[in-house]
Amino acid sequence: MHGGAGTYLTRVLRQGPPAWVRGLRGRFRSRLHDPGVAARLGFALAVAFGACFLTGLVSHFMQHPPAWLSWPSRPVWLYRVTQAVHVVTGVAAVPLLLAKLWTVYPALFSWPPFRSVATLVERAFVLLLVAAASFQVATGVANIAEWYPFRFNFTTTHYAVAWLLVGAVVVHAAHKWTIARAALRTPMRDPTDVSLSRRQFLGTVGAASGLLALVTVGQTVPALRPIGLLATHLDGVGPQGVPVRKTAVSAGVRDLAHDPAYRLRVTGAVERELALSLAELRALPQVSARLPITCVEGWSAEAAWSGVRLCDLLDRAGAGPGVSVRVVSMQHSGQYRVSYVDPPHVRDPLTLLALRVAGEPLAVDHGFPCRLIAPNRPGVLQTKWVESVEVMG
Ligand SMILES: Nc1nc2c(c(=O)[nH]1)N[C@H]1C(S)=C(S)[C@@H](COP(=O)(O)O)O[C@H]1N2
Ligand SMILES: [Mo]
Repeated sequence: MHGGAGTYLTRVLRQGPPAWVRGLRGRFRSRLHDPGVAARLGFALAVAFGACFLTGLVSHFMQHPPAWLSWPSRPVWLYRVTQAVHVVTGVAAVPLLLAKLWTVYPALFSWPPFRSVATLVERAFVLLLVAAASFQVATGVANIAEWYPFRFNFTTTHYAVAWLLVGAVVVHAAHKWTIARAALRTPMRDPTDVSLSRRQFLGTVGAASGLLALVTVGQTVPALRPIGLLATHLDGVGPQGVPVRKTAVSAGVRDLAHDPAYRLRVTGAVERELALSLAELRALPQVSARLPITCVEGWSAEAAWSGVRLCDLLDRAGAGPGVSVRVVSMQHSGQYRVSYVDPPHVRDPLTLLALRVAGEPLAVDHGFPCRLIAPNRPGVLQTKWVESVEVMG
């Protein structure tokens, strides 16, 4: 079999594309498949993915802070804004991505498929780019719809693929830089007799993208609530006017939460351990604060909370000044039954173990008898049904 595969390849390349590829190529005559459209869509996607990536990093590092990083606890609304931007830009990227793929797909049929090792590598990066972008958008949208058809862990995978996507975007942008810059500088003037001009096409895609953003952002901007068609949770809708992500029944704590033997325990690196009944907690100085809950899924809702300051409890137990704490729920299992509170949140006067919301004792779905609520913090860390606060030395 001397040089079998090599000879075959040379022959195929010399013969030119097979008839079916030639036939298909003849059909890509629309001007919408040109570099002007591709470059403009690429630019819009780079902006959307860039904003989505940066805000995604914020969310990742807020949930998994490395030792060298300490997030500020103010402004209280910071995470509310970054996470809304993350979800809205991700959703708005869907029409941009579909349009971009449609615009450039004739390139799949270019002949020969690659001219050199360099173009082969470049095409492999494009493949990675398409796969990673589609994966990020699809898993992100599934997650905000609370639909988990996949077996892998959403957050770790979404985070890892984000880096692959950014790498592929950088390589692709560098490779296309010259062509794209020239294309962006050339105005797009189409003859008037075309059925859809390039400007109309881009306008339609842009409008679809803007509309999706607008009907999603109602889940965090109260003024846009009436048109929040894609909002998964709406401020004002839920027990005590606050949406619920995980109910007491689904967390398996409905009965435990009403146990009269309930005590909030403060343990660990303290001078005196505490075990406070609900009546004792209510007898301590109560502090009120308006703070938002911001779910990683992008919705957020502000409410008037009141309860005991975490720092007051720590002082009462005699904990040291620079400690971190581990807040544990009575929930037996589940990813979010435990959260950590580090400085500066731990000593922030707005970090509460809330007993009330909207002027009433917490509804069981909001974490009765007691929940954590702290400023500028992802919802997944606002632990409900708190049973113990473990002080780490
Ligand atoms: N114990 C416990 N606390 C939890 C959760 C949970 O699953 N278990 N979910 C978190 C999530 S994802 C969010 S967004 C907030 C929502 O609080 P809410 O239901 O009162 O709006 O609670 C957080 N606290
Ligand atoms: Mo959440």
